[in-house]
Amino acid sequence: MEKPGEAQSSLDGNGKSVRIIRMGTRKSQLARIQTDYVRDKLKELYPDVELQIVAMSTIGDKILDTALSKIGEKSLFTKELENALEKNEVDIVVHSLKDLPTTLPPGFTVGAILERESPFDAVVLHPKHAGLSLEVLPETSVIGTSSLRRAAQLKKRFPHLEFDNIRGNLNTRLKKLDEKDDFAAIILAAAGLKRMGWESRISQILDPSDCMYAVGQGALAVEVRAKDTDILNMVSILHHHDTVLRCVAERAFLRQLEGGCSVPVAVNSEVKDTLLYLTGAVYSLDGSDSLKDTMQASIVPDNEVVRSSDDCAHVGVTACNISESALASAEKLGVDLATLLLSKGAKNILDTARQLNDAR
Ligand code: DPM
Repeated sequence: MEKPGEAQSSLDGNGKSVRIIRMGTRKSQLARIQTDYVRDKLKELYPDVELQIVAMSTIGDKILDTALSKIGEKSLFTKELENALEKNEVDIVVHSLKDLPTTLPPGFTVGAILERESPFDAVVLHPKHAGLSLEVLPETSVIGTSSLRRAAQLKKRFPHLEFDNIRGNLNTRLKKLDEKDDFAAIILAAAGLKRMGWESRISQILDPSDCMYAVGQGALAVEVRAKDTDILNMVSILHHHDTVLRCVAERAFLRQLEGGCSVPVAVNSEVKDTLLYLTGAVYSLDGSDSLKDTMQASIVPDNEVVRSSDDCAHVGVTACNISESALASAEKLGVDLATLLLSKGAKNILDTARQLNDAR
């Protein structure tokens, strides 16, 4: 087997050498759609490269009946794919950025973050409630979500509703909603619904004043071997400047809070001209206790020196083609906002939420 970083190639029909790049993906329909999307972009940019797709199922796909927040393993959906990357069986793995831990295992990096889809959450109603909204659903209607973040914010905002776990991939969840009478509505990321072609099922997009989104939500990430300079350079042109800076700030915020996918943490970010704004919040499980603040930072590029991929990673993201001063400023913004919330008691809120969730 060839060594990491060594290009794999074969001969085409005319005896010409063709570079082959293998892309690992989970078997779920959304994962396939996301991987195909990145493949098509790469194909357009590098028409001579042969891109092969290798599908595998992960622990997260197999344990479908346990709430995500209870399984605890942060790298649930990513471990097997990283093993395949490490063993050189694949060269690229496409993920939803929000499923990638803020600290990646050594040897891996995010080599590209693509332009963000809508980062907001969406309400999908049971067909019998067509035309309604969360606000006007009947008293004690049950809303399906296993996101502590969504449940905490929405419980506080819509006290007449009840919340229960729903698991499974998007197809399974929509089926559970439509074919049973357990849920009046479910909450899903608008980005996933759009990518699946189910935009028409969205009856309401949740504004940040109702429900702020998860760190990295709506953005696709391309994970590669950190030492594979060839592939890193190749995928780096997929980086979307503003999305990278927003996501670096969001990930730095989450990392500084020591939060994973199993704590109620939410964000909202925006780039306006040369300023990056980050709002971050932590919640108790029922949303009755919370801390929220907004900070901003300048992302004007400085006089830059050319960097190598060894020294330009920020919260697991390698983006040597984006201004180092802007990246450092985005990362500091996330750290500073988390430090501010921690000084106001965020650790206590999160520790209590974690303990109560573990005890459930
Ligand atoms: C993470 C969470 C969820 C996913 C937790 C959260 C939702 C779990 C649930 C970290 N990953 O958001 O607070 O609702 O039970 C996931 C989805 C997408 C990526 C599906 C979704 C698609 C959107 C995207 C699961 N991961 O959130 O509806 O690319 O951001």
